[in-house]
Amino acid sequence: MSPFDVTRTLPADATAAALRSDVLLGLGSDPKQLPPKWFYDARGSALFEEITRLPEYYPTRAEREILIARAPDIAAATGARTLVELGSGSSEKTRHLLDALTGVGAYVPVDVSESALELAGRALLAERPALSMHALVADFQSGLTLPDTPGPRLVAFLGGTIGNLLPAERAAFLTAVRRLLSPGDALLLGTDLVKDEDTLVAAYDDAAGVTAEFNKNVLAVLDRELGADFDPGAFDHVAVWNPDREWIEMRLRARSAHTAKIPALDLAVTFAEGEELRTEVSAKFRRRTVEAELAAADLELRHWWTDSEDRFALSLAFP
Ligand code: AVJ
Repeated sequence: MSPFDVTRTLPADATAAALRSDVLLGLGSDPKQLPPKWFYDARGSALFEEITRLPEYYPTRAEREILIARAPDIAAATGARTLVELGSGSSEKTRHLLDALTGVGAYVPVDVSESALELAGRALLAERPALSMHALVADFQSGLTLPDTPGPRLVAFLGGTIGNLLPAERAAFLTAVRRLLSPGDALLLGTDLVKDEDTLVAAYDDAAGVTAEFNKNVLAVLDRELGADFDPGAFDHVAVWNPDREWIEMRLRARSAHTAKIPALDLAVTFAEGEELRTEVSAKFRRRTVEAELAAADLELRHWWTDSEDRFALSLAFP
């Protein structure tokens, strides 16, 4: 039986403390905002899985197409023996990579959710009993220490999740990833690409209303975790394209003037009618912006692969 260990680098109460400080800071700002990581409780994660199957939400399918087509190229270019996956979630995409990366004997999934790591890890181990797995419960935005597994290492950050970070956070993240890499290691990065506004907005405002439910779920998280009394029905889901920043913003717009109480923070939050709370940015990229951001972190873009409709890109970069 190969090893499956779970290492917790986050103190058990770090998540609760981070939520409190993010809510205190974000709802005290003008305009109000919350970081998107708080969407992903069990219901939020299930809603996101549902989003990935919506006809309007193309990124997951586009990225899967590239992964399947290019996995052999990725294997040849990296010769990876360890696969590290940041924000691994359900590890669904990992299977395509592991199929092609025949030299990989160690898999290091990194996620903030211990339950997701346990579930995905057990399932993967059942399919691939020879793989040694070292799961890390960690926030990829904080410092990471990787287990001592054979190199070269391939660090994968897929799904376009880097787009949920603000530019300064992206720079800090890429610099932190660079520090994890030794010569010969590589970063595989998934980025959604700039395209026409209608396609982008539809992907974040689907006809079935699943993304609206996902967006409002952050209020349910605050209600449960902080004893707040937000009424998800008091807000409308809004998705807008910001052409200057080249990102989609998801917002929650108050349908009428009202106040929500957050007892755990001893806070009352007042909304004017029509006031918007920003819950997510999802940046869209161009080849030159990805290349420049990688270069700023001392990473060299060596391969750029897109799907057949040029909607999404996988980049392979080296220190
Ligand atoms: C796949 C996590 C990057 O920004 O597209 C989906 C999450 N938000 N619909 C994205 C999301 C709204 C998402 N990530």
